[in-house]
Formats: sequence, structure tokens, C-alpha cells
Amino acid sequence: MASISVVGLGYVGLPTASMLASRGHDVYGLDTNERTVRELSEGRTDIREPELDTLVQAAAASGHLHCGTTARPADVFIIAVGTPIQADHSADLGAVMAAARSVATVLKRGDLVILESTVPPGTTVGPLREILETSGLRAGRDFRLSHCPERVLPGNLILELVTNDRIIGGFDEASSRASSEVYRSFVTGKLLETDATTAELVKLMENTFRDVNIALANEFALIAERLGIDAWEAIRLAGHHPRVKFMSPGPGVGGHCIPVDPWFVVEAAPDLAKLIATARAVNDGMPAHVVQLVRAALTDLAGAIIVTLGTTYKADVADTRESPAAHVIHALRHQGATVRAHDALLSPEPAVEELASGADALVLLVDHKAYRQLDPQALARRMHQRIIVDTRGKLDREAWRARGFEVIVLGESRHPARPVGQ
Ligand code: SAJ
Repeated sequence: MASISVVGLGYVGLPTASMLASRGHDVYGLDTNERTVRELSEGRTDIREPELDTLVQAAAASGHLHCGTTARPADVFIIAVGTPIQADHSADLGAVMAAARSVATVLKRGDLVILESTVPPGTTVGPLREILETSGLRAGRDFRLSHCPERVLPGNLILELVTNDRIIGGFDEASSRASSEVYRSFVTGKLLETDATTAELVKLMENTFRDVNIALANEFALIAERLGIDAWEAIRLAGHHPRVKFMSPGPGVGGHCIPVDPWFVVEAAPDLAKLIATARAVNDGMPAHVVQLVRAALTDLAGAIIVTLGTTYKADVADTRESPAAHVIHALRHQGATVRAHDALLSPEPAVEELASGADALVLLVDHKAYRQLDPQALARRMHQRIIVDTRGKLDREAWRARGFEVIVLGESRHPARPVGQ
């Protein structure tokens, strides 16, 4: 079994390090955050993800996992640090480059360096290789180098870490082969070998595909509202075509990947990536549209008491990064509303029923499972005005209407359809 150093112990690095240790590799987890290192050494993590606790505990108990804040020699280095965007939407590669510099201090002949972080095309063979070569060693000749992007879905991360097919983008064939061997120890999916720059673009294409398709659903939601049509019904019906599968409209696109990665493509080819940039603008415009829907229902936001349901970036995941809900809440407050923000995972107390006392409107921003059990009758009794705005199309509209609620659904027109031209 190889000795493997995992650099960056976040959402991807931490489960990967734990998984490798549980498969008998001698793993050293490296992170600049002392608390993360201490917790992982004790078999703990504050990342909330199904089954992660058990995996981390097992890895710590196996004796194969050690952690620290300074680089140590290893046979394999896996870099899994964050790559956010800067204010101008360009990639911030600071953490990747810092990780590479620390690896370069301990790199030796015969080692393999794998980059898992999502990066703009050309990063692995360009700036990453250059920093690693400050060690005096040459990629291809002295050490091997690959880009093997992570593809795990938060909420289903541990299963996908094992079962997803992996793209293995080697600097050369020897690098691809060596990287496949590392992943073969825990991945049951296919290992698909290609070159490093193709692998970088493939990762960006996957998240861009999702972003553009969500933007299409969001655009149709806006169009349906204008035309007096229910977008949810239209999307359901279109889905009966054998080759049409729509995404769901919503209050915007959050998380640390999908709102970020398409910008790396735009950065690489700004004059060509027109559809991709437009999709970003459509999705980024959704929180403001939600605020408009709430304002139209209440007439005036100033002085209104609004209970928002959900602050995370998506359902049943305890992660608020880039959450569209945060933008909606901020804008509502900015326009004078008092917002009582509830989240079924992060802030379940006080309960929704308590927060709703004297409130003018409920706004469902995240479709956590718990919100499907809300009792319209109990809420109707406590609220000052009975208004609910559903931005996820998940509530039983008729049940709420039956309890006297005005139900406004994103993508559903408040006006009946009228013939064109009237
Ligand atoms: N969303 C919609 N409508 C939909 C689906 C999602 O509005 O129909 C919104 C969600 O509410 C959320 C955002 O999009 O705000 C992103 O959620 P997501 O579930 O689509 O994706 P992530 O960010 O949790 O994970 C994605 C995944 N990428 C793909 O499915 C192509 C995951 O496999 C990647 O590993 C991850 O990005 C990543 O780390 O890159």
C-alpha cells in the first residue's frame, strides 16, 4: 500500500483521506487549519454529510490516518483545496498554488501528484507543473502528475465517492496509469483515462451543463408567469416527451461549484462562452425575482414580518455556501422587512409555528423534507396575513388554499392565461 498525503481536508479531501485510510493506505492529511487537523486526528469532523462521521471514526481507529499542518514526504499527493472566484469572476488559484508549493518542498523522484480541485483548463500542465518543478524535478521525467476531478454530490457524497466513474487526466500515460491504480483501491465505477487539460474541461462541462439547464427552467418559469401559464405543469408535460428532461426552476443556484465553475469556462474563452455567461446571469437574477414576488403579494415590504424557510443552498444539505436564500433574505431586509429566518437543519428552534406568530408571509426558499410536513391550519391561526410564497414548487397548493392562504408559486402566473394579442 502506498503512502498518500491528502492536501486540503474539506468536503472532498476529508472523505477521500478517510476512505483511503480505511482501505489500508498509510494516509497523511495536511491542512492549514489546526482545528480541522485536531478534530480529524480524533476521528471527528464538523462537516455534516450522511455516513461521513462513521467513515472518519473508522479511519481514525484504523491507525492508518495521521494529520498535520506541515508537509511530509509521501509516494502520492492528492490536492483537494477550494478554488473560489474573485470579484471579477476570475479563478482564485491561491490555495492550489500554496498547496503545490508545500508539496514541492518534499517531492521526490517517482512520486505522483494528483490535483482534484476544479481549475481553469491548462492549470495542471501550466502553473501547477511549474510550481512543482521548483523542486528541481521534472514532470513526466521525475514525477507523475494528473488531474482527477472530484464529482461527488453533497448529500450523497460517500456513495458517489465509491460508485461514480472517474476522469483520470494524466500529464502522460504513465501518470494516468499510476493515478488509476490509486483510485482502483476504493472506486467501483469506471476509471476513464484522458489527458489533464481534457479532464479539466470535462469537469467544468458537467457543472456548466447543469447550470445552463437550470437557467433554462428558470427562464421558462419567468416566461410562464408573463404568459399566464403554470410552468410546473408545462415542465411536467414536456417531460413526457421521450427525449426531454427539464431541471426544476427555483430561487437561484447555490453551492461552491455550480455558480462558480462556469466562470472558469468564460474566463478561458470570453468571446465564445455566450450561452454560459447568460445562464449565469439568469440564475443570478432569480433571488431578485423572488423578492419581487414577495413584494407584489405584500404591496409594501417596509414593516412587513416575513418568515423565510431554509437558508442552505439546497434541500437536506447543511451547507450555506453561495446560498440564494441568503441573497433573498438580505434584499428583503434591505427593503425594510423584518425577516425571521428558519432552517430545518441549521436553526430548527424556534419552530416555524412560533416564528409565524403575527407574520405577514411565509417564503419557502429551500425544500427541506421537514417543510413538507408543515400544517397550514396551525400556521393560519397564528399569522397576521395568510400569504405563502413557494419558490420550489413543492407545496400542496390546494391544501394551503383550503386554509385561506394566498399561495404564490414561482413560475405560476397569478393571472389566467389569455390569448396572445389581447
Ligand atoms: N438546483 C435548482 N434546480 C434543479 C437542481 C438544482 O435550482 O433542478 C439548484 C440547487 O437548489 C442548488 C444548486 O442548483 O442551489 C446546485 O445544486 P446541485 O444539487 O445541482 O449541485 P451541487 O452543487 O450540490 O453539486 C454539483 C454536482 N454536479 C453535477 O451534478 C453535474 C456534483 O456532482 C459535483 O461534484 C459538485 O457540483 C461539485 O463539487 O462540483
